[in-house]
Amino acid sequence: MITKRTSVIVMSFIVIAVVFGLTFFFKQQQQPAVSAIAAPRNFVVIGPGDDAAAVVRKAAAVAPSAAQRTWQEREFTAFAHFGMNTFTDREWGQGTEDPKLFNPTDFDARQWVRALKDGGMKMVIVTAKHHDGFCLWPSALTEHSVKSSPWKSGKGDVVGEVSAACREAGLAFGVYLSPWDRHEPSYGDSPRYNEHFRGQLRELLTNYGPIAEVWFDGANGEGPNGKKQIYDWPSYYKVIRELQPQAVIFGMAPDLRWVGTESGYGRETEWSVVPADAPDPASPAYAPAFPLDASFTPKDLTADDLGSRAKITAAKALAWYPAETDVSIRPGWFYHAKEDAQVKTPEKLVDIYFSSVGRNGVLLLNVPPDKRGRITEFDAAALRGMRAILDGTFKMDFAAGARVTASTEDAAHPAAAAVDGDDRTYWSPASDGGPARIELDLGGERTFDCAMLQENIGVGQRVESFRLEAESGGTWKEFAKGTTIGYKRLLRFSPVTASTVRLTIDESRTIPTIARLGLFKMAAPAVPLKDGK
Ligand code: FUL
Repeated sequence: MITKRTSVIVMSFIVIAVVFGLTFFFKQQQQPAVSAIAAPRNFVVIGPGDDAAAVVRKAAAVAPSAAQRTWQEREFTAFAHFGMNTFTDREWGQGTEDPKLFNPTDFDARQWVRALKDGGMKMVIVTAKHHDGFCLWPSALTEHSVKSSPWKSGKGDVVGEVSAACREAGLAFGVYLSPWDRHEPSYGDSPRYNEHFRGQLRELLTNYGPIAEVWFDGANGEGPNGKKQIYDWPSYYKVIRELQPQAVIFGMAPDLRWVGTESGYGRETEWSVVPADAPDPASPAYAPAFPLDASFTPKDLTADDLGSRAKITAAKALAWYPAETDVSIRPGWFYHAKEDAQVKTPEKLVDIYFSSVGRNGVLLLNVPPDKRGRITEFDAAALRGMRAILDGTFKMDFAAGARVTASTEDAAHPAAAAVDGDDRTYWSPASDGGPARIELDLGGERTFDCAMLQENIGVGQRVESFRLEAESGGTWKEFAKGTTIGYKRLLRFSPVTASTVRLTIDESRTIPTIARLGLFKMAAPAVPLKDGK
């Protein structure tokens, strides 16, 4: 006979079995087959069967990784060159400097971060170690660091204080770690120094919270007795990918490229998709999540044209490899009192902003703290002046909420999305081919001398040429034009007064996507500085 207790036990078993079975079933459903896991979309291999049209289609579909997109959306970031050179008044130290020279009298990381944040910057990258080898954190791997200095009786930690101040203020934090080390005795003894360098990376990437960017310069001077140090780059990347997978690596790495000049001025035509080395899955260093790391080789990136159709059709692979534009607010990278009168003016900084952020790049502006360990009022005032002009310019968008009509529009991506103030929504024509156009009714006459255009880079960079026209007395007059747009394009022109404006995209690699069309009145003279002067 089945007792009530037995039936309860049997029922419980059945329920447990069903729950287990269903959980397993759903787990199986959720788990994509290995082949279905999407490959990173920030590169593509070009095959022998790809004709020119296929290469262009492939290029148009290469998109940033999540980390690259986050970095791009920061737009304006800070570099802080600070270290032994600040105290010796040099740009490159020799590695023989006495640590006792490092002694800021009034160090205040919060003051740095306040000045930089007031300037509108979203991240601070600090020179944790420059070429002279002096470490701004108490590394366990060398005595040549803050711990041997009189500052805070050897108990100070610049990296720790700056990272904490950034966290507190909601800014991202990054580190510059020079592979070239003129102090470290193992430099030039390649395997030994590579281990030392990985160890320093581990310290920085373990002890200071989230690291948004690691900055690798390629300088590779001679070691003791003329020995040549061979950097093991893939092994450095591996440490970063393991400890801070959300970080982007600049320079000697496949995430972010140097724009090619230290002037602050990017290219008029700036493609984020450029030729790359094809990934090599057979390489022992190959990692599926970061397939370009194992085969990355540095290239000359100073040419005018990096990503035109001619360049990409000749490539073996293409990568999303966007431009970072680094420049110093002063003539040098480190602080020198004699340069106090040479801090760039707010107008010059605005010109740089338009020519870097406004040319599909991220601006990395260096603001070097002085011997006190503070950003001087010369630099802070210039940053505030720059910010006031930018805020004054961008506070009022005459295109916001305009009535928009389009040549054609994809039902899911209507023309109105270009003026809705949301960068993640976008207008997209219904089909490929032929010029695509949107027309804006501004709801009355407006006067403007600045335009902002943005593509939705989440699906790739596509626009190759565009123009802006305004209607006056029944005729259309062009007031601005350009080639690439990318994440952001800013244009300045003589003031235009009109109530109807149109954007025409004449050439695009595939269906274009426009996330933003804005029209503004500059809060400073609109005319770009002549030759950047
Ligand atoms: C260069 C270095 O040699 C300079 O001193 C500076 O740090 C600059 C940003 O990178 O390659």
